[in-house]
Amino acid sequence: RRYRGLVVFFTGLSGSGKSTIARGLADSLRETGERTLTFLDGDVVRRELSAGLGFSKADRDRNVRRIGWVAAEVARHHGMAVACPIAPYESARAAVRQMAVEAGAGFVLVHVATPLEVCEKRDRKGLYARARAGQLRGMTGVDDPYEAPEDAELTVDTTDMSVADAVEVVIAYLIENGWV
Ligand code: GGZ
Repeated sequence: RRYRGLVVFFTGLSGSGKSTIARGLADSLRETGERTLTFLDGDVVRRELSAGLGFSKADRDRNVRRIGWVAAEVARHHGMAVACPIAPYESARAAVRQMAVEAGAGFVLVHVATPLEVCEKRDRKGLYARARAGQLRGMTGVDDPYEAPEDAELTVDTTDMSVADAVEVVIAYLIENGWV
């Protein structure tokens, strides 16, 4: 069977758990491994593909569109791409969805909707504390916007859900919809 290409695109706040879920999904799909799978790791993207970009709206939009473009190219060739930027702006997410569709691929938007309070309590990198202290400007959710999607195919919240369970929710959706 020749699968259609697919982009699985996670969006959510810093600390929401999206990267961990996305990585878990990619690892799990690789095990069953019938097709090309590209995981666009956020840190690697920022270092390689988007080196020099910051966190202004223009730079975030550039970053998200670059990720979307690469993901759509992978999907054009019947692969699967998994990406997990914050992607705070609706318009940039819509542009990515369109790129996937124009590549003849499917697009699954997963909103990792863990609330800010929970993300902030975790604060693994100390960024929220720095933002609250006024040492970091433009932190998403603190003094920079996050436009919650209204068109997500899936919404998960890691407040009371393990990463493994969240990965299972996504995989169940992909199976139900014939993607894997
Ligand atoms: C949000 C920031 C910021 C600001 C640095 N706002 O939890 P992290 O650390 O590892 O993931 C966050 C990452 C966000 O980069 P993205 O490429 O996903 O963002 S976007 O989609 O908006 O382009 C966070 C860190 O970078 N970080 N400064 N001001 N997150």
